[in-house]
Amino acid sequence: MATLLYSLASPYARIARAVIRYLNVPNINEVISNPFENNANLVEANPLAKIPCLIFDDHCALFDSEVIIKYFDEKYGNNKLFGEKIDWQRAADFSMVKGLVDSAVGLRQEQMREEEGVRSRFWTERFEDAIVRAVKHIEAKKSNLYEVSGLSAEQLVLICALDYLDFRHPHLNWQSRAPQLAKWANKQIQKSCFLETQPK
Ligand SMILES: N[C@@H](CCC(=O)N[C@@H](CS)C(=O)NCC(=O)O)C(=O)O
Repeated sequence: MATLLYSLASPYARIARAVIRYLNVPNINEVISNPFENNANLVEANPLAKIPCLIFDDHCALFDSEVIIKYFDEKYGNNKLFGEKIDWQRAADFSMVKGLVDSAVGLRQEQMREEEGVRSRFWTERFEDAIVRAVKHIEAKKSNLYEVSGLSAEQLVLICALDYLDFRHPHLNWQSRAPQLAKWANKQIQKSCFLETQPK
């Protein structure tokens, strides 16, 4: 048995939780932990106090989301998410979609700084521009992210990223900027691994 610390809103934690469902990973106890509360079990396991964090019975821990899902894929998925051999183009696509999540979370953090009166216009615009460029890049098929069948690691992260944009940044209206991508994503999102982990 291992414990996965997560929050309902975190797109990184959702990636791990979607993979648990998609690969039928057994014996995981999912426990809500708000990282900003610095709970002792989280801070002891991950000095960065970030979720998701996977804690084993012997107190060993795995983080971040990429490491956790690579572990699940190797142990329970026969490498069906990442593939047996490194494909560098796919690795770059993975970095782009994970960077899309990073920019969306960075933008959210800027919104939260509003309350402290320290929101940066420079960083807000920079995050928004990166998000819009990445979505348009994918729509223009500069990667083959949404053309292959099945569900790869980069596609799974992309779905979590796009759904997080709908959840936190609807003003960016990504679906109207990338209608073909939206059509594909709206079909994928019906998979139970995504329906059961919708952000709240
Ligand atoms: N690179 C990490 C990022 C994890 C992360 O930043 N999680 C957020 C929640 S969305 C968090 O725990 N934030 C707390 C903090 O930044 O102190 C991953 O992929 O898991």
